[in-house]
Amino acid sequence: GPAPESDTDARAWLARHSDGFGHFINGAFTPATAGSLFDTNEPATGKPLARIMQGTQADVDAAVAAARAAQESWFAIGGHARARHLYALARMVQRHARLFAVVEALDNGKPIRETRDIDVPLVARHFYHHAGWAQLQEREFADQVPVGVIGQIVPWNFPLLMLAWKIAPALALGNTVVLKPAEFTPLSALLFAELAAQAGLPPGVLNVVTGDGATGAAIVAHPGVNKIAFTGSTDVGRLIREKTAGSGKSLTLELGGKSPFIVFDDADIDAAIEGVVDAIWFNQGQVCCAGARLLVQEGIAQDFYARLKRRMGNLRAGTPLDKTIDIGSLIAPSQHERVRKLVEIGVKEGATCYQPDISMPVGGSYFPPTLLTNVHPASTVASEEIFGPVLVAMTFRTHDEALAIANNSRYGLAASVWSETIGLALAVAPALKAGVVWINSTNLFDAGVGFGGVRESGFGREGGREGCYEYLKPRAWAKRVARKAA
Ligand code: TXE
Repeated sequence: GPAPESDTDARAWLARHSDGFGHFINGAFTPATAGSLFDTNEPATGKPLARIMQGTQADVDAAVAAARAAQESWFAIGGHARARHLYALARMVQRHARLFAVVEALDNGKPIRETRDIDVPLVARHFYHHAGWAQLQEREFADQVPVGVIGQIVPWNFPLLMLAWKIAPALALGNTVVLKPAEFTPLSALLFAELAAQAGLPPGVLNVVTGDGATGAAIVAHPGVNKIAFTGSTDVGRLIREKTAGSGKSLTLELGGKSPFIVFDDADIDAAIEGVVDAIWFNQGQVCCAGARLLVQEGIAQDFYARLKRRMGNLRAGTPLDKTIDIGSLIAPSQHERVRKLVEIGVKEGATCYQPDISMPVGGSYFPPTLLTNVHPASTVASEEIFGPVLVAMTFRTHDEALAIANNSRYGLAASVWSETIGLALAVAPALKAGVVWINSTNLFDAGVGFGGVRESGFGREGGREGCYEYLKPRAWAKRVARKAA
């Protein structure tokens, strides 16, 4: 096969920061101070990759102060000027696409094919799209003002893409940002900040403070922050909602999911099988909208499972920079353990476990693609988010039953419906409790379409016009008209 992607540039960039990465505050990196540094590991090897600062209250204070000081002038330069900055960021990402793709693959453990062909292009597209909204802001959102300083907390599964989803609309519409990447995956955000400064982004507009949940909590609690935008676990989302209640802060939450993938007996089976592969094995299943519950109509179930198992045997697991692989490493040993335990519970509760006989790399946190059949809809694995490469399969007889099982979830992020009878698909889709419904497809993302959940998957949308409103506040204007003396 082809040679693995070269990591020379990425390693050189890491070597330049071998003393550790400071925070990015007011347009420059703070010094890395020995006492506050922790290691991030390369998931595929378990070896240390970089040294990162644990952000303190003082760091958060400095970042919020910088963002606050920059906000008025960032809004005052106007939408057209902000659009030029966003175009510059989009071009910067494209110019350094390979470096971003490699850094992201090393830091997260996901295949380079995904970071190169999906994450990084979607990031560039997000900035281009929101440059458009910046240009249109004065016309389209004349009765709206920016929210102000935004605290943004992102997870480790799509570090750079979630950064883009968060900062592009915020900056486009005249807000300034304090962003905290996940403690497992801070590198692409730090690289982005470094290159954004080189691309001329004014100081204070984007600040990056690294650290774990305690740093996130300091951002959430900070009185100088006007809004929190969070993507991550449902438990932390709930905590943030409690902490911000009554504070006057706005909030959007993008949380977990257990999305159904429904295959009717008249579906294009070959396409549906490829859909399943994308739905649950993309990014090792560490995807909030992963099609984690396969619902197959009874008459085709045995055939579908047999074909799916054959397809699983063709998946290739390997190291992230191998351009030919489908499956990389999970983020960390702790997630590996969590996934392993949930599979064990599934089997205890009566499920049948299938894992193909494919070679898995040694070391790292690799977990094989897994199919659980004979799963009861009320069992743990049918309801808990596993957040790993584990597909849970159930059967149904009628459309009503499919809907009942699909909607029997505390989550509601995405859903996928497969049928060649378009009338059937269009009848089922609106009845699904989900923020996005894909028909005969899955994992379709577009910067112009709002993404987000219902129920315990959260609220708020990212992308498109609806996503813009999350970073604006309505402003009503009234003027008393003086009566002229007759
Ligand atoms: O998420 P956390 P974790 C789910 C998935 C996964 C589980 C645990 O099921 O197995 O969550 O992952 C920051 N105040 N998802 O523990 O803790 C944290 O530092 C403020 C689904 O990694 O929610 C990180 O930056 N911030 C999900 C971010 O929150 C806090 C993606 C997310 O971490 C905080 C990730 C606090 N008290 C995990 N505590 C999705 N929806 O895509 C932590 N953080």
